[in-house]
Amino acid sequence: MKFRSGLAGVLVSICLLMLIAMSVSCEEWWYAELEPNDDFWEATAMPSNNKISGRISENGDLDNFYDIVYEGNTYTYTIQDMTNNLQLMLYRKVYNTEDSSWHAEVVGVAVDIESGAGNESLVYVPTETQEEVFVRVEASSDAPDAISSYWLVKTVE
Ligand SMILES: [Ca+2]
Ligand SMILES: [Ca+2]
Repeated sequence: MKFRSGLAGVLVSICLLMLIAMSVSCEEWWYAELEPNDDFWEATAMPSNNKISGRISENGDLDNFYDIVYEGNTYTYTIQDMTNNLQLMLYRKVYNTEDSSWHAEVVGVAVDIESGAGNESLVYVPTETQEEVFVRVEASSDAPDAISSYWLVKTVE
């Protein structure tokens, strides 16, 4: 009997620890990029909680994200680069009938002209009821071998 109550106590303790761990991890929950995501057909979806973490992990790493946007809203995509200059590009996927393939049509590029970490933003206002847009993060052209973690933040107004 003593063994059983002791075991029950241990089980209750384990359950309590798991609950505490779950509540802590819920508060610190965030989404992360999913590699490979170097082109639009393997882009990571932007999360509904509007924040995702990523890392330009090597020279030539391109991180693509896609988002579904709706007319009547204004979307702002901001990159918060941590240690090095990163570049943010917003584009749409368009079909080219001449070569029967999809291409990226650049809508805007944001580059931090100051060296070092900082924030860059791009704003998009959809003109169609529903559109698919893409955001690409890469090292800035003035420091192509830069490595940096970043946050990509979306705001909707
Ligand atoms: Ca990456
Ligand atoms: Ca990548």
